[in-house]
Amino acid sequence: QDQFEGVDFYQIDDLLTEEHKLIRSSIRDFVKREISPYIEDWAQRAHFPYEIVKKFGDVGAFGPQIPETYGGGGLDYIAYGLIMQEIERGDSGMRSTASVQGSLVMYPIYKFGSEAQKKKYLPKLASGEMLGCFGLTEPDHGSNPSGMKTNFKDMGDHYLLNGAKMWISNSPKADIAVVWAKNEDGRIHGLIVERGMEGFSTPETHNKWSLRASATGELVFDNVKVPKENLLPGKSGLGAPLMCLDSARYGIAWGAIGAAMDCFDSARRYALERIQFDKPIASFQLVQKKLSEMLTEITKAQLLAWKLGKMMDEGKATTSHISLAKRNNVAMALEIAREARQIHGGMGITGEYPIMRHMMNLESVITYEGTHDIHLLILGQEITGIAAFK
Ligand code: TGC
Ligand code: FAD
Repeated sequence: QDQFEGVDFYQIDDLLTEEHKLIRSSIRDFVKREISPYIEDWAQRAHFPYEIVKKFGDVGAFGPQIPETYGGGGLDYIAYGLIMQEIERGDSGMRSTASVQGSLVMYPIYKFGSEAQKKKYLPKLASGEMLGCFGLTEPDHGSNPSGMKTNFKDMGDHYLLNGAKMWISNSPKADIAVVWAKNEDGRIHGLIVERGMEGFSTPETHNKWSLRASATGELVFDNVKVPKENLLPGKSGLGAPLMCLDSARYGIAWGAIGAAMDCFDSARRYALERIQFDKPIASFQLVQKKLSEMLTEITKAQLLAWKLGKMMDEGKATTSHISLAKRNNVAMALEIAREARQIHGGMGITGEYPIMRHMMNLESVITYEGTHDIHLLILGQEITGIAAFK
């Protein structure tokens, strides 16, 4: 890890500001110091290092795109992307913690919350004093969240929330959950549910082979009394959670580049050091082909992410633009992880190298925040005007 150098074959650094480069290098140093030396052990033990939450807050990894008034970083989307890239170079599970907090918890509170909600939660979420999670997926409604069953009734002075969410990143340790549920008219709203509310529990999901250093769990609501002031008043309908997903999927498009860079870097160094048939394996054409294709695909993904970031900053990026980048870049990273695994031979399956961990993590990343095929169908709808998923 000490020798890691970012990939910049097409001088994409020229497109970055000095501030972008400073932010990238501070997060790169942070990951090198606080994540890389320990991540293999955490992943092997399926341990979520809770102390990382405060450290992420200190380094500005939570809500970099949220205005400073509410404790966020007040940065642009390129800076946000670079932060996600560097964290995911360390581990996709660590990036999950940061992207859920910033894009799926802070973003909806900032965008749809009351002034009182923003003041109450955002500074603590930004600093890492509080950890949040985002509950959209249910056991029977993953790709099709509009069918959700979780619901709340107006009881006069409070709401009564019932139902269950599944596959929720951060849930076992979260202090609050932004939960999407239907009212009596079947309209989707966001509610802030706090740990400690009677009838609310967060059982952990065990035995994952992927994102092992990230805590995943359920959210169970059994007649939970939610104060009325905890409803997000600014937006209702499925569009509200989908707007949050736009922001998080954008971050993943950058994050996946980090995982791919780490695999490429490890494969290049291993190929130069590993001798077979009296030569470094890097001297064989088939190994060079793998490395050349990795560099090509990383470079294409970087250009895609940078241009998408510009469009995000200019308010021109649509869900389809984001789907294209999330889908392409995650598949690219997974393919590179698989090829890097080959280059490492048997060593590639061990925890001595980061490859297998990235590869297994990316199997979740290609599924969450919209599966590979759902993003394909979002693009298909853009091209044809026909929604094939319905
Ligand atoms: P559809 O009819 O297309 O849209 C419903 C309503 O929403 C509006 N809308 C948007 N509004 C704002 N921003 C957007 N990006 C929007 N996209 C859609 C739309 O106009 C409509 O409004 P209205 O007023 O007409 O009601 O919805 P659909 O039910 O047909 O679904 C479309 C589909 C399949 C693409 C969508 O459901 C989808 O994206 N499914 C995938 C589900 C998903 O991504 N789940 C992710 C869960 S969170 C997660 O995985 C976190 S992992 C994080 C980590 O650990 O890092
Ligand atoms: P399904 O929707 O059942 O899909 C199964 C297969 O069917 C997929 O290949 C899919 O592409 C395909 N399919 C489905 N519909 C169609 C269609 N119309 N046409 C063609 N193919 C289709 N959710 C949250 O709300 N919050 C979180 O924090 C969160 N974190 C997660 C963390 C992890 C580790 C994982 C694995 C998931 C997480 N998720 C979270 C859930 C994630 O978003 C869902 O897993 C994802 O949206 C897919 O839903 P599903 O697993 O129910 O699969």
